[in-house]
Amino acid sequence: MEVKKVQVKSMNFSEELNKRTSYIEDVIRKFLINENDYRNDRQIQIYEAMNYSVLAGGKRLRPMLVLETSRLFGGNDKDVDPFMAAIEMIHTYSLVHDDLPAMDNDEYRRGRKTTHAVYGEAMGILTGDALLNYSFETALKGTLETENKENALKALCILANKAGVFGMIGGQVVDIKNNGSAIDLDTLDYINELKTGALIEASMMMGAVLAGADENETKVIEQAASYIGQAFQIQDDILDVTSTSEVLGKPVLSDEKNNKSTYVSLLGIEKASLKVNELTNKAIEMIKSLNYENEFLFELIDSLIYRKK
Ligand code: GRG
Repeated sequence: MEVKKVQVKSMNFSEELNKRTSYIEDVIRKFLINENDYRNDRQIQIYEAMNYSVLAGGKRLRPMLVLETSRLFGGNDKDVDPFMAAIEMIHTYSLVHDDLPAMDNDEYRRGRKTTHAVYGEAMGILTGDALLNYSFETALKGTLETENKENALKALCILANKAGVFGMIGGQVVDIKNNGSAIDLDTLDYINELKTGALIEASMMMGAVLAGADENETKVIEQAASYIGQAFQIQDDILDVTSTSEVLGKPVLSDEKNNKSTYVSLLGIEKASLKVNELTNKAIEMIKSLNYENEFLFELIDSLIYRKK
């Protein structure tokens, strides 16, 4: 098969990963509100809480998927910058809200106290709201500034759809509605596809459309990303029972604490691991079938199978 675009093959995956992570940190910081510029604002605390939660680290997987999927289709890095920041803001808002007393009621996240534990519950709620809003403000400003307005508008639509009731929030609703009761694999897949899969889909689809991928290519990316999202969630469930809170930076055994059915509780660790492998390989094959090349992206997806945090 003819390969349409060739990228320089990654020499050393972890070195390349570090390079991209630090690039993404810079991009995210650039789009956040610099609290020092607004010291006299009466609402200064909300800027501090937003920065506290977003700048706590994290793997930055979603922005990395935006960037690398755009590169897969030969996109321009500058066009994706605001969308990388926007998806990380939405992801962080979901974590801040997920940790609230009304949800999982967790005290630690990304190796530090959760936002509500530091700033109080009301501020925790507002921080999530603020990040969600600021995410769209960031993506909209990026859209006004880019020459590729139509592609940016398509990306915005994807972001709104996948973060909302047809995506992440929808998944969280089904999860909450089933809280404490035993669920079957079908319901679990439904929750995982929306709750975790939707933002991974948004990340990769935005990268694709911003780089000018056509409708069919974007559909293939959506399906592959859905597999990656499901695999990512199952691996998250495996780590919840096999890792430590020091490594993960958040509590372990939280699914048991919250009475949640997972692939691990329903099928056991071995079958759950096989499922992660199977879904990941399917995703890589699908993306490769498009005939574009981005060795780093393939290695990144593959690395998620073996991730330790
Ligand atoms: C309350 C209106 C309202 C909305 C909340 C809470 C929520 C919507 C959605 C939950 C989304 C959620 C927490 C999904 C779990 C996905 C998951 C495995 C998150 C962890 O992602 P990582 O490992 O985290 O990429 P880091 O910290 O590395 O970024």
